[in-house]
Amino acid sequence: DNGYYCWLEYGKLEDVELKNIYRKWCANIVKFGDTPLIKCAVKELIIGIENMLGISPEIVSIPIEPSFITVGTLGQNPIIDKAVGENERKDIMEDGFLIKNIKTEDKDYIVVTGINDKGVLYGVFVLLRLLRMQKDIRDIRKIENPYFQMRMLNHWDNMDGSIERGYAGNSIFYKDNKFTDDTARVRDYARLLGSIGINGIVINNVNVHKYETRLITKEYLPDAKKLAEIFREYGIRIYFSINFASPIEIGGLDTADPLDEKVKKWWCDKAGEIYSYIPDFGGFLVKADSEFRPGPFTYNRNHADGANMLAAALKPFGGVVIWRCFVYNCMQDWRDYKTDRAKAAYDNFKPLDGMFDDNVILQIKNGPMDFQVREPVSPLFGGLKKTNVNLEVQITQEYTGQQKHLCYLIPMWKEVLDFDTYARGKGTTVKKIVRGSVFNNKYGGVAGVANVGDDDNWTGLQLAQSNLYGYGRLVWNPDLTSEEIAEEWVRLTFSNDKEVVDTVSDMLLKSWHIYESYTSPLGIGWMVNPHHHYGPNVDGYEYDKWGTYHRADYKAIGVDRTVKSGTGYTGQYHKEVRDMYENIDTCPQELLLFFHRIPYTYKLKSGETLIQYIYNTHFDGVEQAIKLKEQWQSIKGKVKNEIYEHVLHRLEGQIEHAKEWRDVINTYFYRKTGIGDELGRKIYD
Ligand code: BDP
Repeated sequence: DNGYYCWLEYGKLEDVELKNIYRKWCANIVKFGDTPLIKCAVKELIIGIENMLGISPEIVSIPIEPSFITVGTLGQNPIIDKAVGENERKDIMEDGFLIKNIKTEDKDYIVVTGINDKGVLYGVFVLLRLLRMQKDIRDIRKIENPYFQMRMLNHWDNMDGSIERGYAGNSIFYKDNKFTDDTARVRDYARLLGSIGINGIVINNVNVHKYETRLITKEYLPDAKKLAEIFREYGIRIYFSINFASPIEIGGLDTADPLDEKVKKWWCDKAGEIYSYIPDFGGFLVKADSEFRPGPFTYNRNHADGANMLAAALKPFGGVVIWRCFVYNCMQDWRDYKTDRAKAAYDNFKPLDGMFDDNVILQIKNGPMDFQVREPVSPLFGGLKKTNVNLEVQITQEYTGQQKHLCYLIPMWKEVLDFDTYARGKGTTVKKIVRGSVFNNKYGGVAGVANVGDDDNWTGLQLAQSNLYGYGRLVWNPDLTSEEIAEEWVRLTFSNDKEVVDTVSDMLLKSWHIYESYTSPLGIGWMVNPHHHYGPNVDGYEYDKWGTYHRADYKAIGVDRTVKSGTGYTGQYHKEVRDMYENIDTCPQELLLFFHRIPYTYKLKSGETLIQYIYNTHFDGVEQAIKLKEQWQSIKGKVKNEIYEHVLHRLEGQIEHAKEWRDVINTYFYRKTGIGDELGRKIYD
């Protein structure tokens, strides 16, 4: 009763009439094919049907009853093949599926099929989802294909069991520098991910330390192989983050120079060894020359030299190198105004566009800084035209309340995916670029930094499960709306009760904005305590080498990033976007302080002065947080008590913490400016 099963809870259906309709089909499953994924699909059907309908389906290999569900890939059995029209067949792509109701004179059945067995598994999960949401599936004819090829999770898990930026307990993979024995939990996790279409998972932190460096040795590969087998059952490949200095640290070489023949050979042999354990191994994720991690710079080589060398080693096996663009100088001088951290990723990688091999993917964080509550989209999207790219977002709520505050992130990611870069004229959105369809890339997709740990409910705050679910749904289909995803999640997790659906959806949909309003204003970011990044500290990163500043003085705040008079960052965008940001009148208000330096008395479009806007949003944010709690209280008795109490407790904590944010921020600006709140509300001085 604590939320362990997440959206696969499969509670008993409420609607008796529908239940009877469903039962007719669900009592018989006709299974074609015997691959592990087909077997898994049938196993999942049984679990779902037993739980939701209270019947145990018969599994057969030829239809006996007039009504049934049949599962199998196309081209294997006439019953399935006949059910699929020629045009339908053309519409089903790799990993996609068709769910179709066929009625003949004497039969009425549901077909779930795809061109590969993974598609069938995805189709089954969708069918179960439809049943749980009590959708009418009579006459259903549904074809879906995944939008992105790579739908990945990045775990920042360390082998000692800790998780970098983890807010839900310890790793579910490792403990005491060993793989855990709790494979049941790993399997349950694989189910959750498979059910939303995730197909790749990096199983260790991008910061690769001593033990994780050894993941690619025979000390750990046998255990990694077992993990890979569990994930494979749900269509998910595993990847490792690797240490660029591995040839030295575990290979006994005296260099890790990517152009050195010994080093190249070492990585080629290493790749061969890994694939001998894990034949479908996905590849390497690499954080190099960033935040003190080793990389090619040591040898006067560039990122392309480093990435291509690894890519050559993986290529014979079909693997890829995912090379991160999170590269900047974390030792910079705050006195130097023009060195702007926001410019770093573009400055580092744009000149290398076209130099990467075709199995290298550059992974770019959504914004130019680092997962702040509000950032513009990284100009590398649309800037790079001859390179495969992945978008990296952070599901784990590092800067967005650490799973103590409610912050539903789907609306944020949608803004990123729908952002128009104008790289090839109007309509060149990030999602199209990342998909690979604008520049014809071989690979591309999205990676989300995972938000799970070994807490009973996986995500710390139970409602934060919606971010994992929503992430999967969005990378499957970025055209789903935030509302649709919220509604699905609530129905699958809690119930179809309208009040519950409306209330919880509303809470989720407002939450990002609420969090934003009581934390750092108008895109400025970073007003957090250094290192752990929780709680307000306005000057925490000011005068600091990490390069994240707000530059507040008694008259103005914000960073002028224009070409005209500032750091020149806006010059990294295509003309239409640059012009929009460059001009204070067309710059979207929520990013005003990111792009411009503005006096506190400046009048915003709403008519409020900047200082008054800061006060208003911070008072209002707390009020809104209080409303979240009241909304939750209004559905008491309609969600399981244990979850109810747990969420209530977190929401209460959120309110207290929102007050702290409000008071620190408001007081800071009151002291800086000496301008009071027009409405005379309490500001500490
Ligand atoms: C930052 C995190 C840090 C990560 C880094 C990264 O604070 O823990 O190592 O990103 O993405 O957001 O490499």
